[in-house]
Amino acid sequence: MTDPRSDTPKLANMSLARRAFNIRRLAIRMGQVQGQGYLGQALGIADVLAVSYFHALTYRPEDPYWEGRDRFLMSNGHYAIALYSALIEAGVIGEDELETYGSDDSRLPMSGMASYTPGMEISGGSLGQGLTIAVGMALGLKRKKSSAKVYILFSDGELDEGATWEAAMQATHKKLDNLIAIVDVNNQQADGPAKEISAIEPIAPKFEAFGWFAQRVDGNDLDALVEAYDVARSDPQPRPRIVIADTKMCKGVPFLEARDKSHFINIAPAEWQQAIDILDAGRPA
Ligand SMILES: Cc1ncc(C[n+]2csc(CCOP(=O)(O)OP(=O)(O)O)c2C)c(N)n1
Ligand SMILES: [Mg+2]
Repeated sequence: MTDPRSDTPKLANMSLARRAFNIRRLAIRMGQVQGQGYLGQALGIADVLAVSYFHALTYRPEDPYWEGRDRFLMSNGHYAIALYSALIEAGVIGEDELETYGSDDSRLPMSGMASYTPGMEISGGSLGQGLTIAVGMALGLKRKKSSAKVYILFSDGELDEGATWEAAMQATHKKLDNLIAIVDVNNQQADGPAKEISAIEPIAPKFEAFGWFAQRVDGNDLDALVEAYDVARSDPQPRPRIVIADTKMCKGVPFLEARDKSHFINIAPAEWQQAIDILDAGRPA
């Protein structure tokens, strides 16, 4: 199978740092349209998305439902603004469309809807469902003898959900070595710091006990993410893999990073442009 990214000049010759920067910038611009959005999560997960879309995944931007594509599922539908930014950066969605974010009839609603948005594989707003769907997709692809992989992003809050663990057991039982999960550990849930809501830690030993190959990395360190994805993809054992990514909410915009963390961060009208200006000052090559 040829890598479709090799014949897409826009996608070549740009550093992952620049990709992550672009994803953050697009998310801020989109949030600015509505004066709201899950920006803390988007800034935190931008590095994971950059490595996913510009290092790991095989896909065709002009043909988002190409049968041979690797699937990237986002279980935590409220992170939609982050995925839209990655899809715009990847060339699946046009940049001009970000102006429609959250408005009636937009293909970019506030919460991710698979039937609205090209490249959005599942509607993930009801938390805890994503891994179950990913298991079914990975099993289906194996039965079709496809070499495509299923990447599934979910949040630390979703570790509270029983269905996540049922799916984790089934993934091992079915030997789903084409399944790579990424969990965003931002230590935040709607009701407060994740660790204060449920005993989610230690995460890696839990997945290992369930038969997974688990790695834990700094989710805002691009080199560490690249290595973790490469090691996950080359693991020779017939088992599912998980990358546990510790991320910092609002990463890249220090005045927001310093703010008390909350599930939905309030940003004053003037602060959106301020955030863009601060980001631009550190624009990578
Ligand atoms: C099944 C389900 N229960 C509750 C909610 C309400 N809810 C929306 S976001 C959220 C927080 C979940 O934690 P996480 O995704 O880690 O939050 P974040 O890191 O984005 O703050 C909750 C409880 C939901 N969407 N689905
Ligand atoms: Mg969280």
